[in-house]
Amino acid sequence: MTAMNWGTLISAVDAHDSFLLSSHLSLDGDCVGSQLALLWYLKSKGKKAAIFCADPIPRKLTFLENSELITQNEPNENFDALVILDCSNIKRIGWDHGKINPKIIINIDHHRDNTDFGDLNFVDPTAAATGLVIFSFFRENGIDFPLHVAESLYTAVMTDTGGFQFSNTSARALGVCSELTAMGVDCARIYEKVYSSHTREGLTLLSRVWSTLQFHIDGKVCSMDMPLSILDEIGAKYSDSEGMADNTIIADGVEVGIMTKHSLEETHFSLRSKGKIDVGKLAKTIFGGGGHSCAAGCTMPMPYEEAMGKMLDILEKELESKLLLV
Ligand SMILES: [Mn+2]
Repeated sequence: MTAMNWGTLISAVDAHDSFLLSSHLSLDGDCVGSQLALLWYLKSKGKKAAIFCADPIPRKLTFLENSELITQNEPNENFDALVILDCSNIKRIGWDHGKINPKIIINIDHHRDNTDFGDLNFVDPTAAATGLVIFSFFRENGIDFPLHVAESLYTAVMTDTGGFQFSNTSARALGVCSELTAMGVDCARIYEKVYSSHTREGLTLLSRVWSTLQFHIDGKVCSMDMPLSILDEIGAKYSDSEGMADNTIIADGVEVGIMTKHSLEETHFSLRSKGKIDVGKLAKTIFGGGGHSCAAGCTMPMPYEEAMGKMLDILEKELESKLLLV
């Protein structure tokens, strides 16, 4: 656990009046939960605080209290402070922060490839989720928070550990979730909201994606593909496919999973690893991708077939170098 100088954050909050919170494109449970928790804190301090994200909140996260405050309406006024959560670099917010003219940028995150882009940086790469960093801030500063904030933080940790299944599911992550549960968080309800509340269109989309399942390189690599064109055809949303990448490493013998989403010109990869291959490092070498060692992403500016061929070449070399091919 990385020690933080929380005094500088508290001073920055005291010294400013208005705060805009934002996070990465393609919102997930951690970025939504962390933003809602910090929004509550800033409002409890009597501050003007708002959330703006370039992408919409996934429907399955709209059960969280105050989630309707996460807007996609571009801010048309200045804010004293911009707080970016769960985002390894400022480009990933997907909008031009210059338009709000912030006096200070505060960066709160857990990605190990975070570029420390803030004036103040609170980056703990040992934390399984940004929600854990916010929890530490609250706990280490004696800040008591209400049940709906506990639910946001629990959702952040649950989703970034893939429902407590990834290798980042640490004693710290479980310990925090245990404390949040003791505060009254209903684990079964949150699990159901996040993982078991699909729309018909969303589930139809998943069935189409499942049907693309393929194995490569001696069964060490598994892939699934989603052409973006099928969204309109089915009437499903992009966010309905969130989490599907995690299914690419559930087969025996698979070391690396690949979930692709492609248009005619561009192919996006979500990479997953069971632990022997560092997909974060690998993604970083490809067109500015990045992420964690077990979950990462990158984009190739080329059609699916070509991009997939390249990716499989890279993975074959990587598997050979790690002596995972016999
Ligand atoms: Mn995260």
